Amino acid sequence: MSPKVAVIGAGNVGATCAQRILEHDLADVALVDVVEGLAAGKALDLAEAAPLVGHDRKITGSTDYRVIEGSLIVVITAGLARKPGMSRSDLLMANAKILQSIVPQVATRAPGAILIVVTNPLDTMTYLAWRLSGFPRERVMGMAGVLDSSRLRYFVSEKLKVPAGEVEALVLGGHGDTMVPVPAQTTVSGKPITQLLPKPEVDQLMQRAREGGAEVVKLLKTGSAFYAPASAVAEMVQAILKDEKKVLPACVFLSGQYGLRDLFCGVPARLGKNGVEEIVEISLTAEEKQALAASAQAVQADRAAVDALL
Ligand code: TXD
Repeated sequence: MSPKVAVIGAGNVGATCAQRILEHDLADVALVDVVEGLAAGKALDLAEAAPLVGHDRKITGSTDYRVIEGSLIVVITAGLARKPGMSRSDLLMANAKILQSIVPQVATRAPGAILIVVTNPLDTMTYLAWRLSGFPRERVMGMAGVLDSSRLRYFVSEKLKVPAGEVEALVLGGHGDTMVPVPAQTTVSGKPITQLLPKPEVDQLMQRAREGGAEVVKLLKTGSAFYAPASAVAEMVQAILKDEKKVLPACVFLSGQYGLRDLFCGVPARLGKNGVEEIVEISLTAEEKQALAASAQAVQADRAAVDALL
């Protein structure tokens, strides 16, 4: 039987996620949105592409959470997106209320599912989804690191004129201005970028990665990125459904790793059928450790506001 993945929010990221999951032939999809007809319309449109794309997966769309029953993974993309000049934290209270209306329904209809949170501000919304769901920490994670790392990989490939697939990169920390790209883990065919470019140019690439989301928001003017975010979600969905045990940067609950405790933050995690199967601790320079601690602290700043809702 085909596995099922639910996607809550049929907007730019949600609908594109559904498309990626179907086109990669990963699972059936249940799409839910609060706007009458939106999820059903996009689901029908995606279903009508199946003969052309050549997959046999099913997609349903509804405002009713019953369609998510049986889902192994629930991706939460519902919420407001950034407009130019807005920080991710500006979205905090509005999106916290949206999650309050969604997560209890998800927990009732798909109590055994793994949650992948996409809604911003990412780290705080992942924490909130964990609290609202009552799910064990292994089954709740946020998507940001795969996207931020992919952006950095692309920028490096563009700069050095090498195929993007030859570039590896790692971005840790909170999904915000304090995120921590790790130059030593940014490699081209195994060679660290620090050996390929002078420091100012490396720094410039790291900064562009930190501002990667804002660069797209500024161009689009009416919303934020969705193609690369949806691909990043599909990568995580695949790692879980196919039990790949792949190490991907993800926003996960930390209990002492990297010197951080009792919070959700981006670090490398092994993803498999049980969700977060291991948190992988790589060696960081003193400077990177400090930047990660500062990023975690920035994430924690929003915590009190959402705790007040619980
Ligand atoms: O790296 C990352 N984690 C991110 C996060 C990358 C890109 C986008 N990121 C965040 O995802 C973004 O800041 C937003 O908070 C979410 C969704 O972004 P998207 O671009 O998809 O926003 P849209 O197109 O506005 O879609 C949001 C949909 C829209 O169809 C609403 O009707 C729906 O969410 N929505 C709801 N659905 C169900 N239930 C409720 N309550 C609800 N409220 C809104």
